[in-house]
Amino acid sequence: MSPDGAPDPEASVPSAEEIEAARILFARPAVFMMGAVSVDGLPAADLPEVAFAGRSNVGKSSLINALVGQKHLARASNEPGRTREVNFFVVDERLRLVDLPGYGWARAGKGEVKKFQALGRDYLRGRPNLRRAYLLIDARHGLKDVDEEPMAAFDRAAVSYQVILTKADKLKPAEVEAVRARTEARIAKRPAAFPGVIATSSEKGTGLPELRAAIAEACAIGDSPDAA
Ligand SMILES: Nc1nc2c(ncn2[C@@H]2O[C@H](COP(=O)(O)OP(=O)(O)OP(=O)(O)O)[C@@H](O)[C@H]2O)c(=O)[nH]1
Ligand SMILES: [Mg+2]
Repeated sequence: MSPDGAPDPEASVPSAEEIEAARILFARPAVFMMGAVSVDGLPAADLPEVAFAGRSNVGKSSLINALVGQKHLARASNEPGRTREVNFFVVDERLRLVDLPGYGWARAGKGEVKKFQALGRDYLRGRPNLRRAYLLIDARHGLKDVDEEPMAAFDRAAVSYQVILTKADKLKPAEVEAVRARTEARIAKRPAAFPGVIATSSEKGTGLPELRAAIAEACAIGDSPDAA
């Protein structure tokens, strides 16, 4: 936010102070809270949440682990459809990271798969404390047709979302930059899309400081609580 409170076009570029505050926030304890198998089983909407959505295998669970610096907090795997519940992780008792089941994998027609994918959709549509959804896109592939559906759903439901590229370590930096620019251009006119695409690598740590700062900002978490 700019000093006069007007929307700041540079808001998506965090300052060094914001990066440092977010680093400290994510170095605080992060714990698994629960996995929900139905919307009735969701926890109370009493903390700000950000959710990670995207195709199966895109790296949602890995990104959550990388953000909190724990290898095995969220279950990641090469086997598509690993995450079947809506899983809640609490950071510093102040915000929740929400790991959603992936969409768009080969056996998506099967009953059980439909069920957990529908749960993810229901969560995204009706969560009052959801501050931002992160739509993860594999940097090697860029936006695909299958990603249009969630973007259209976010736009319809006015859920603020930001596109995150994953697995940037699999491309050369110039290639990542090209995909990032192309992706930004493609989402520019989408009403609920947050401007700015962050390229990340859970393996190498690329983009994680910026993403942590973006999450802290989305959840309106300022400096360390000790400062109060
Ligand atoms: N090279 C590389 N591999 C990654 C990265 N992030 C995730 N992977 C790999 O991609 C595969 C899928 O990662 P997950 O984090 O389980 O993906 P997911 O999106 O949670 O998948 P579902 O739960 O099935 O929806 C795993 O083999 C990860 O090791 C990354 O930044 N770089
Ligand atoms: Mg997963």
